[in-house]
Parts: sequence; structure tokens; C-alpha cells
Amino acid sequence: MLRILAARSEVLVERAAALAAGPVVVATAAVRAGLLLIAQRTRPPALAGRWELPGGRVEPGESEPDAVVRECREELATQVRVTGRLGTDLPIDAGVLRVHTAELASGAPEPQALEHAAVRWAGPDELAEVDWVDADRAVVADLVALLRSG
Ligand code: 523
Repeated sequence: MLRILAARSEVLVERAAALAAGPVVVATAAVRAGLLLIAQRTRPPALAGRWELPGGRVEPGESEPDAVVRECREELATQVRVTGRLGTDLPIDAGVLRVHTAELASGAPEPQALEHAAVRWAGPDELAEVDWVDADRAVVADLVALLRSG
């Protein structure tokens, strides 16, 4: 009984911490043949023109992997399969950003820039030179390692 109560209070503490940190935004590190999919933002004006890992806000009741799949469908008209997590929670104005790794599902359409100015596949040697949004720049070393590990 005590163990059940302890486990329940742990869940409550985790939920309280999540609420305090604010909404979760997921970002997708989609890899194909040693290249990373990156996308150029159009908004807000402060971020327009800068590059990011595509993603967006997790909706209430939605899991993070489901949010990754939905955002990639909505923004890129493609289908991804989530394979893991990359790096630690990154603080952003909107709350917290969490990077998930992914690959295109077999037979998935080529990603299109439906909501971005452009999308492209970038190699490990290019990533340091990309004009990243601030939060994403913090995981560049992890992204390079991810591409080189494949
Ligand atoms: N970031 C960010 N990096 C990154 C993403 C996907 C998002 O720094 N890779 C930031 C940018 C915004 C916030 O997270 O401040 C929300 O991302 P956005 O606008 O792409 O997600 P939406 O469209 O789900 O969010 P709202 O339009 O704000 O609801």
C-alpha cells in the first residue's frame, strides 16, 4: 500500500514539474543516409530565416512521439518513425524543447516545405555553419555525433 502511495506521489511530482516547466515542444532529428533534415522558419519575425529541427507544440493528451509524427505530417507532408531521444530538455520561451530522433517510414514521400521557407538534407560537416535558432544550436554536437554514428 505504501509503495502504491509512493509511486502515485512520484507521478504527481512529475506532473507538477511538467506544468511548472510549461508546454513541451518536440523537435524532429530525422536522419536518412547520414544526412539530417533541417527546415527554415518563416515566423515569428525574430526567428524567420533561421533553421530548426521541424516540430511543434505537443497537444493535450498526446504523446511526444505522436506529436512528432503529426507535426511531420502537417508541416512536411511526410511520414516518420520515431527512433529515440537526443540530448536533454532545452529551455525555450514557450516552455521546453525535446528532440526526438526519427527516420522516414518506408515509402514515405519526400519532405516538402508546407509551412517552412525551405527544407533540406544537411551533412555532419555543414551543421556548425547553419544559422540555427538558439535552442537547436545547443544540440549541434549531438546531431553531428548522431550522423557520424550511423
Ligand atoms: N522551437 C524551437 N526549435 C524548434 C521548434 C520546432 C520550435 O526553438 N526546433 C520554438 C519556436 C517557438 C516554439 O518553440 O517559440 C513553438 O514552436 P512552433 O511555433 O514551431 O510550434 P507550433 O506551431 O506548434 O506552436 P504555436 O504556433 O506557438 O502554437
